[in-house]
Amino acid sequence: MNIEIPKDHPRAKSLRTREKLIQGLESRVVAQAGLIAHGRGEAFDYLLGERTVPAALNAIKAASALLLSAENPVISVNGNAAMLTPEAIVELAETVNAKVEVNLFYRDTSREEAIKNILKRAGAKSIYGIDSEHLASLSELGSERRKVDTKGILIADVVLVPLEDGDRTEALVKMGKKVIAIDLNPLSRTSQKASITIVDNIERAMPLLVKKVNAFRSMRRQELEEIQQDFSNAENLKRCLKMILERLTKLAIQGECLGFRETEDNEN
Ligand code: PTJ
Repeated sequence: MNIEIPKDHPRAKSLRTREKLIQGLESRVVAQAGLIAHGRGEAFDYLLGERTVPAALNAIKAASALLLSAENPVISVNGNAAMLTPEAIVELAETVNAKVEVNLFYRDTSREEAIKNILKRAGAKSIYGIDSEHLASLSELGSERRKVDTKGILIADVVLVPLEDGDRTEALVKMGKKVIAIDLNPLSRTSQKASITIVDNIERAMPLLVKKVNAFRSMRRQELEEIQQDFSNAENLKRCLKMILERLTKLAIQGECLGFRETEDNEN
């Protein structure tokens, strides 16, 4: 059942996102587990204060430099990512000359088709990862995520993986690829194993990534490399955790609720 979200509802934006994902479930774009994954993401977003924290901006800067330096970048798309940010995925791909590859944990042909259609409607010209003639299998993985395009992820040097489950990130890094993750959970295996983790909501992070890549477009290669060298994923994740810790400590000591506007607290 789809509902109309009242514009003045204090959590209207969050409810609209949920509705979008429910619609995605009905149209086969989103997997059932995608709704559960989103709930986990929402919980971490609360801890971050539902905003892009400085450590995320730092990771976005490093990710932009890496994408612009890449020879064969690929944006890996799953159901949630396709439903939440199709336009930004296509825009980012065009800006950094990346391939867009569908890679699903819960893979079936009807979902592949639905995701292909949503990306096409957003302007994608070529979509990789769904033509069975061009699929290879990564021996390190047992899940459906092992199926990768021989012209896409298999030969990529940099792979952007929004909302990932960790084992593939680990396998891609072992293969010598650089992995950029977007994951609200700084403790997830994906976050820990990726080369650069953007701990932020995909709906906020993708437009910021597009903006930063456009700002860095004319930068010299050496400058792009220096930005990457200055970045440490382990240190950046520590910054995220420290920020959450400090925020919660402050709120607990001040005796306030979790820092949202009162109406928002009442709703939940
Ligand atoms: O479409 P498929 O078949 O490939 O399946 C996709 C899901 C998401 C179901 C699959 O990849 C999965 O099960 O993922 P996990 O292991 O639940 O991991 C998802 C991660 O994304 C979790 O760490 C969440 O905190 C995080 N997450 C959820 N929503 C968002 C998010 N991160 C950023 N932005 C979000 N909106």
